[in-house]
Amino acid sequence: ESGITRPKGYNVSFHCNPDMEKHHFGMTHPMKPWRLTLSKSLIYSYGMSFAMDNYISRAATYEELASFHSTDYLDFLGTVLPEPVPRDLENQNPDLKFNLGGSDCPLFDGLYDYCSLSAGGALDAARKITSKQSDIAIAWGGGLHHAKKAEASGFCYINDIVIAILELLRFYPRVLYIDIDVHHGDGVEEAFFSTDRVMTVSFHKYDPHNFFPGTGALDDNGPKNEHNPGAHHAVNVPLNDGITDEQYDMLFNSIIGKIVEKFRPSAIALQCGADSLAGDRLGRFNLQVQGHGACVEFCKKVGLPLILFGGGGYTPRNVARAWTYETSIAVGCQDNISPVLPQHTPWREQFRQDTLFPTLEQILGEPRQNRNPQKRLQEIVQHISEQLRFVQA
Ligand code: TV7
Ligand code: CA
Ligand code: ZN
Repeated sequence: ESGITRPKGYNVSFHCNPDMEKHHFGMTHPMKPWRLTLSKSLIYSYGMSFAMDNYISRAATYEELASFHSTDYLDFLGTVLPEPVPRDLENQNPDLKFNLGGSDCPLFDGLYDYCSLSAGGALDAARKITSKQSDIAIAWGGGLHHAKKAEASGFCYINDIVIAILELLRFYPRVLYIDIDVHHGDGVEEAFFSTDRVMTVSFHKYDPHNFFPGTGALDDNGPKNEHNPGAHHAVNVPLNDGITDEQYDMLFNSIIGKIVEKFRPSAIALQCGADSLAGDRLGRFNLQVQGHGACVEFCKKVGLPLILFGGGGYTPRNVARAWTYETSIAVGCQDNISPVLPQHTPWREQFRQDTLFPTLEQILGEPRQNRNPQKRLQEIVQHISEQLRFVQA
């Protein structure tokens, strides 16, 4: 008896496809699609499937992918093979076509299926929202925020978020995009650079020369030249190593609170990249499952239609913890679930500790030094408050 019940008049839908999870980027590549299987198994072990509408998502069609991506790029993506390409003259050119086939964005078996399944889940989630069948729709297989119109980037080939937001824009005047992945949400920002109907906000580690992708400075707020309606509609929160739950919560609440008030979105799309957690293989922050989840809780409390996307996350046991806790927040059972992992959780040994909320000491041994002075965080909030004077709903 899990004690998880379905709240009346409040719907959460969960979109996934096991076929997506079986793909491999390569042995040493940090992106592990099986982290989705691990997450789902923990979510189901807690009995949360009984509190949601569960859907096996379909693959997005070529036309759906082409709502954002160029057909040149899609055609190439649909035909490239993982096999070693013939070493003809063209292939000796170190410039990769559409940035495909390098170590970050390798060509692997079933790549096109993987991409279209990720986008299919995100689109299904968006359609459950626009048809008002769901209040919150979850697509942990999406959130691939770096992909560009005609270019793969940073483990991302198809920008499922942009495709889903374009669908929301058919029904809603304004969409707020929030990105708590440790990396800058550059692909989504760029896609909506010239519209005032989408405001993008990314919190990320910023170090232009040493951390990918190097963009997302505080004063990168959309092209200010011309008469660009999208000017001021990109918000960037550049952070340093070691930020804590308490600091992140303060920033998130004050920044998102002000933006909701000023921009008055009709829906929220939240990318929940779990590489901002402490102990992530690529991340640099000290966030715990509780602090990461607090962002989801804040967005839910705004009371607007909400899509939750996945994203980064390179220590699978912690990804599974965060997305399980965030699923519980979505369905509203976070105060009723046990902090001790269910006895019958598959792959229980993957988790090392049998708690949903490991302490920083359990995760790291010793926490990473916090390089975010309070004064700098205040300056960031101040800059964004000033930026928002130019934003009118
Ligand atoms: C959304 N960091 C994606 C984040 C994308 C980050 C990068 C790696 C990496 C790739 C590997 C690998 C790695 C240990 C880490 C400038 C480079 C440096 C490749 C070795 N190990 C998201 C992308 C980022 C691939 N890329 O936001 C195969 O780290 O920094 C870079 C670029 C050139 C390429 N090299 C890294 O979370 C989903 N890549 C091991 C094997
Ligand atoms: Ca981010
Ligand atoms: Zn990331």
